[in-house]
Amino acid sequence: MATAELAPRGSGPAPAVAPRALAETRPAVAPHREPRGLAGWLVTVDHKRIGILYVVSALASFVLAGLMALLIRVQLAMPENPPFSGEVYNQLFTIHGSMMLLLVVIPIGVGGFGNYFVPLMIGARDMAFPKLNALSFWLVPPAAVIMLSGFFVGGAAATGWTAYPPLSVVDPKIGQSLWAIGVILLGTSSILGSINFIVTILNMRAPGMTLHRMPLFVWAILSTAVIQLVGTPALAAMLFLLLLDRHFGTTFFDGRAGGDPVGYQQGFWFYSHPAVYIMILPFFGIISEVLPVFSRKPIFGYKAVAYSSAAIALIGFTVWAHHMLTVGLPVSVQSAFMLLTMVVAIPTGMKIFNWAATLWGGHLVFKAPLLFAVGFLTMFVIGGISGVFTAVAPLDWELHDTYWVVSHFHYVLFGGSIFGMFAGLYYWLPKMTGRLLHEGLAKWHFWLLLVGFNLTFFPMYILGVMGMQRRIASYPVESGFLPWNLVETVGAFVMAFATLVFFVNLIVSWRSGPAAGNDPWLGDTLEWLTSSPPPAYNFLSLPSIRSPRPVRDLRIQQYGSANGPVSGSNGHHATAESQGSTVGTAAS
Ligand code: HEM
Ligand SMILES: [Cu+2]
Repeated sequence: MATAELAPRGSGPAPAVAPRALAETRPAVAPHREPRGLAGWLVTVDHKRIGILYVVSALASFVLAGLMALLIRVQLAMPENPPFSGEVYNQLFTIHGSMMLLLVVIPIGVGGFGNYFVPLMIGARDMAFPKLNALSFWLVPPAAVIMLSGFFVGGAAATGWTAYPPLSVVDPKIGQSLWAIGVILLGTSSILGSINFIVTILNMRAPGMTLHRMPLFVWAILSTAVIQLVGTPALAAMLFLLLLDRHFGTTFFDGRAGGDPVGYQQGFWFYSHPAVYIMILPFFGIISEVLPVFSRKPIFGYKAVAYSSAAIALIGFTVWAHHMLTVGLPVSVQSAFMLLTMVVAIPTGMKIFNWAATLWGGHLVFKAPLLFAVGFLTMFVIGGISGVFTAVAPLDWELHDTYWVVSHFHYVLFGGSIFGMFAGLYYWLPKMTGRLLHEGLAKWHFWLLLVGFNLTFFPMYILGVMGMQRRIASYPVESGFLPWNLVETVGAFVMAFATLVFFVNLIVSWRSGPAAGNDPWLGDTLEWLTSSPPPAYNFLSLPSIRSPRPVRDLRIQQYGSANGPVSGSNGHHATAESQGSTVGTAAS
């Protein structure tokens, strides 16, 4: 079979091979012509376009939920004269948290990056079920509208993103039911999506791409899809019972009538703790892609990193009650969940040490993807360690529901997932748009965000130990909480400004940034073999896969060097700009 070739310097996409050869190894999928313009986006079944729809809708939700966070910060900086009533404040943090988790982090990691890059990285023409894929996405916008519409019909859900009964049953506002319906729709979208990913990854890999040659991002998405498939039904069940209690007089969670409000927590966290891995594993996968490319070294311990994703998916289902160490569970049960939580820290720790070992001694190229990957690594470790504190039952009896917990989950979800999201955007946007982002603005974004982030969330650990509870709309100034709250609010506005810098960079470079070429970063995986953006059919031909780094193998085969052609007296590799877009010419 004719093999794919890297294009000679400056000549554009790789030369075609006889389509017949390809047809022998891959189900023939006729190129699908989609209508142009808006109509094309509305009816698209192309995984790349669906991926972009997920990214755009998640970024829009990030802005909206971020603005709510600023309002929360303003409220907490003005305890003597709070701008919002307790009721409105409760709605703000409930929807802020729900959106950030369910409309930003989960959709962009799996739906956005997963959809766009998994088929490309395994050498497939599309996802296994393109129409089901489109349906998975089009459940998201209505779910968001339904969840937010509560604000316009008497008040949005206001019982926290956890919606614990009895409050979530007795709260008369229809907004609580709209929230539950919105979350059930999002859960349905996740379940359908996970079926698609599992079938695609297990059945549609390029010839030669065994599981041990699969990119680590694909391992992460496969593990995530399994968690979504197994866990999400538990959440849907709890929310269905909640809606029955709210509207049909059942008493599943009413302790006075034989029901059990704590039972809701068991079902809710049986999903929601594994769900934190749905929120972080895709970004673990991105970091495992970015670090080797920008260290010019293979990942340290490929198999260990791959298996640790699977181990996290498995052990992650055995720790949920560490969120319930103060509800009165027997000490033996608390101890078991405390120990299991320590166990799940092991595969996570393995990733962190393997990432550090990958960086160690590498030829580090400090571009925006690497900066955000290192930001991820350092901030996530702080978040992880503070999580181990709350896993120790006696300590958690003090720290539960304080700002220590609020800081912990922002360090793992903002410091982790959102920094990971930006690493992924700076790494892959050039492939999606065909244009490079402005590196100077990217560095401003990174440093402002890192400083703003730590100003906002680190003092929360101190406030937590001082005893400041979460979910309080105000507090007495005598408590001594005000100074740190002021610092945090300043930090939040620095983060907002940093995010503005990112969006300016995104819009300006999408319109007129320098051409990225096929492979601006000297990447290892198949998405860097095709053009930027890729053609609708993805690949005309594929190389035979002999390792997890097929494009690097191709560079060595073609140019005799992993870093592509050497040109110019100083031995530096030719830049994409000066030589036109071909694989093997890194942007130095
Ligand atoms: C953009 C910067 C952000 C700021 C300034 C911020 C600030 C806050 C604050 C102050 C609270 C506590 C409210 C309270 O308990 O009274 C909160 C709650 C929360 N935040 Fe954020 N946050 C930000 C981003 C994020 C991100 C990126 C995520 C997740 C990916 C997130 C998820 C949550 C969740 C789940 C809650 C709990 C809501 C509840 O109690 O039900 N936040 N946020
Ligand atoms: Cu947990």
